Amino acid sequence: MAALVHSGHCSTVRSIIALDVDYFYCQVELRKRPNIDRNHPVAAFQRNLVVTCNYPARAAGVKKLMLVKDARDVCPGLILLDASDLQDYRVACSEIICLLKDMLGGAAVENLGLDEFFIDVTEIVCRRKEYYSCTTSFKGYCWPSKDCDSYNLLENEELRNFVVASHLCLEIREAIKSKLQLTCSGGISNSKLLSKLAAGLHKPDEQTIILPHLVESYLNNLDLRKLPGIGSVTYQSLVDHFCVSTCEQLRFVPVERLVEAFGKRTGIRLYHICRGIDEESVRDTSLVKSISCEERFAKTECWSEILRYLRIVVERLLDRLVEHARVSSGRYGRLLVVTYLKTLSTKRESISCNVPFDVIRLCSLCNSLKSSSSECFEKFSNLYRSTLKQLENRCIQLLRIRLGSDFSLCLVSVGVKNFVTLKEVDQTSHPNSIISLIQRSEAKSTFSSVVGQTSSREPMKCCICNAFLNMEMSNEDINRHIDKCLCMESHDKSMNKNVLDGFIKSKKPKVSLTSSQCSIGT
Ligand code: TTP
Ligand code: MG
Repeated sequence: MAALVHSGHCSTVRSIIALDVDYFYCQVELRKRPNIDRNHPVAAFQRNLVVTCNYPARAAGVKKLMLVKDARDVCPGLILLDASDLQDYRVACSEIICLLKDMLGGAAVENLGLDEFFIDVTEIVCRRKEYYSCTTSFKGYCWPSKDCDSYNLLENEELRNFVVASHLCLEIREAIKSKLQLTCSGGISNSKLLSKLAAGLHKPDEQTIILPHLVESYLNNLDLRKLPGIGSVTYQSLVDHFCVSTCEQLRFVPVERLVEAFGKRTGIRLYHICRGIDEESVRDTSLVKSISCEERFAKTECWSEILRYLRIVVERLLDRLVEHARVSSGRYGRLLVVTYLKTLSTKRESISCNVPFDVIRLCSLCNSLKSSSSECFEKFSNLYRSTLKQLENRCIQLLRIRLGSDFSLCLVSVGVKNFVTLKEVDQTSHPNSIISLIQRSEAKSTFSSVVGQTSSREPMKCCICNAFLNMEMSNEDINRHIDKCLCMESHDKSMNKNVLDGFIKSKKPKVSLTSSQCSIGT
């Protein structure tokens, strides 16, 4: 059942740690307010809903998604903290990713939502095992009890992997607690599915292992609703069609019948997860393929209003790009995509071109930052401000090119794609490519130490008009040249169509609760 991993001399089952930050938004708010006693009931709210609360509040009867009014009724002394600005939660999330990457080197770290993390520690466990005595015992809970002394660790190699993983998990949780003032719960097992379930077994600030030979008995009486990936519709169908509501009961349903009822993908997944089989690997989410932010609004023909929304989106996007660069050793995207929606009943349309140089430059610099994104703004405030302006201008120009004077919009989205690392660029760039152009212009700039000097003396080429550029041009001149090309493009759409690749892409409109959102594509 357990997936086998072969890594050098170390052949073993996978060791996967899941971390779930406790009462996340609430803890981040409390971190900003050290004077509030953490043992006092505290809740975080958005609009009129409690989105989360600390454990003393839960003990008093406050629940997630309760009306604020009802929460006050059940817990009169409840302290309520506004959680409508998501920026601090994103920062906390990337702080955790950075810390994990620092601690664990090349281990894959997958971030789910803002407060859940999976880490594949198989290789680290293999390397560390020799430093542990054969009698060292587990840390934390070991399902079904806290007492794990009954295991004969001397004879069982596989169990010893989990001993090491449990020590590692504790170290990680302690580091997050001491360095970031956030507690989280941990789960350890041989799959993402079981580790996630294990993390929820003892909350807050505890950790639990589910050992491979106990997976089936752990799952036996588990309500199917508790399994990640089984939503209320699937659950109701399972109850209605097959009269099953636990994992043990579901194991009696033949896979063919599940596939018939739910389709191949879901049917097979259901068949597997009730047996504790989950071979999905931990995807390194620091290797995202795209980052985008969007804003929905009531349909408008007012250009200044659209610009206002565009500015909000661009600012949010730049923050995300900077954060991403910081946690991923300076990765940056090369293609800027502006998407818009004319009416709710039409399809999304997009136009794209290269990102401005300064975005790349800023992302490259963020590579060296260790702490939160505010450090970036403090250190590089001039560059940050000019980059924001450039990004904004380029988006405006792209929209102008596409929309002309006849338009009405109800959504703008700005995203960045085609991510690369500085290392990849070094290895693959063609002397006349836009990246090479950036590199050479960067090499001349004060940031040469970050991006790297190049000895190539090939002529530079503009990515829009293909004209050769003077090697002595400053970054500002190059930017001005590209912006001028884009402006000309807006007057003469027929020019260089293939360079300004202006593809039109259709997507289903996304449904969101809020009018704005950011997304990361992996
Ligand atoms: P959860 O992981 O569900 O909960 P939590 O971290 O607050 O609490 P715990 O893990 O200790 O049970 O959600 C993570 C954050 O997501 C939460 O702090 C607030 C936010 N959130 C919403 O914005 N909307 C929602 O409907 C829910 C449930 C959570
Ligand atoms: Mg949580």
